[in-house]
Amino acid sequence: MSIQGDVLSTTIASTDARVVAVEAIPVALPLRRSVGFASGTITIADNVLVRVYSDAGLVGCAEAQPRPYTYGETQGSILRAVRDWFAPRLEGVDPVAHERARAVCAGLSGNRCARAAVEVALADLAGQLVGVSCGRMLGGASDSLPVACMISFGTPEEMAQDAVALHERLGITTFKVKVGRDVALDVASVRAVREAVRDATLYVDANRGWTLAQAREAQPALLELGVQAIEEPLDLADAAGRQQLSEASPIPIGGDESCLSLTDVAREVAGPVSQVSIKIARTAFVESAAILAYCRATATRAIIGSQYEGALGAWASIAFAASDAELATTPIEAANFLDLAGDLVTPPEIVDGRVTVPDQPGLGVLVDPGALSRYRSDG
Ligand code: MUC
Ligand code: MG
Repeated sequence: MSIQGDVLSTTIASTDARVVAVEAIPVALPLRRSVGFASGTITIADNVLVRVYSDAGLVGCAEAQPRPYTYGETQGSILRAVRDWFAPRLEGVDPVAHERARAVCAGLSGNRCARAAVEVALADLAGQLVGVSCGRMLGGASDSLPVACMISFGTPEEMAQDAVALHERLGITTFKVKVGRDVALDVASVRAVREAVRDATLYVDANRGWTLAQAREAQPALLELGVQAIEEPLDLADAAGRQQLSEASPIPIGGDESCLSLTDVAREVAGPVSQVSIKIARTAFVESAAILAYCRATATRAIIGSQYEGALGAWASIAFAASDAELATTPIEAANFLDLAGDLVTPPEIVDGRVTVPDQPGLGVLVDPGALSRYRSDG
């Protein structure tokens, strides 16, 4: 009885913690080589590490990746949003009561990646405080997940080699091939990947790089190559073109840049989109769960997408994908941390094309202080 009493009071003490500080640190993580896609090129991972400190001595961490061409956020704007807006408002907040934390952050619109990193860092902290992994806190449907990897621009031969290496070394069999350049080059790239890994599951992502005519031209060859979805083929401003394409398309159209929020998803699912990319880096856990529920209610396929996260971002995606039994059988884009030559936390290990979901509290990883001092870019 007294033991039980001690355990109970310890638990209450640790879940009664408050946020005492929120920190944003710019980093510059090296890449093995730059990664290109139709809307941009990443030459260095100029991410932001967000840390939320509690009075219990525990610290929650998450990573934001600036993608100015998608969200209008830069590394500088993420730093400013976290330091000037979110940090002062979160002081004194209970990290376990995530809706209260979201409410105090709500007065600043936009700033999706900054906001999502703060929410994930709070969840990491909450998990540590209650001694439960984020994957389990979110639903804990699975302890192992299949992964997919994005194949970035290169020559068709280079792209095929990348897929072969990922297949042979790590057992990955699902690839999102980046297209949205010249149609002939795009089709040649997809064909090269298909011929190199014959039984792979393939989908493509044009990152809004095609015109309607180009997308139509590419479609028959993509269909013949067994491509299962075309993510964001056209400029979002071409609403009529996107609708026309999807109405005549034998291949489902995926929404990514058009699906930044629950509201966006509702609009797009009623329009051209029949597969939704959920990205934890922009909708964190709460809004992602709402998007997933919306997809379920409308029989729309949901996948967990990536924006070339480092390992810390990948762990957050893994936790969310583990929350739901159907998501946990859908290959999750959580392998492109492999593009990095250095990282802040231990990366997921991919074996036979799968990752194990951590059962340690929170996201299950700690920032390596040596790596942080090596890669922080604030001197
Ligand atoms: C993707 O799915 O489009 C590239 C930039 C970004 O924000 O996301 C990626 C991948
Ligand atoms: Mg995409």
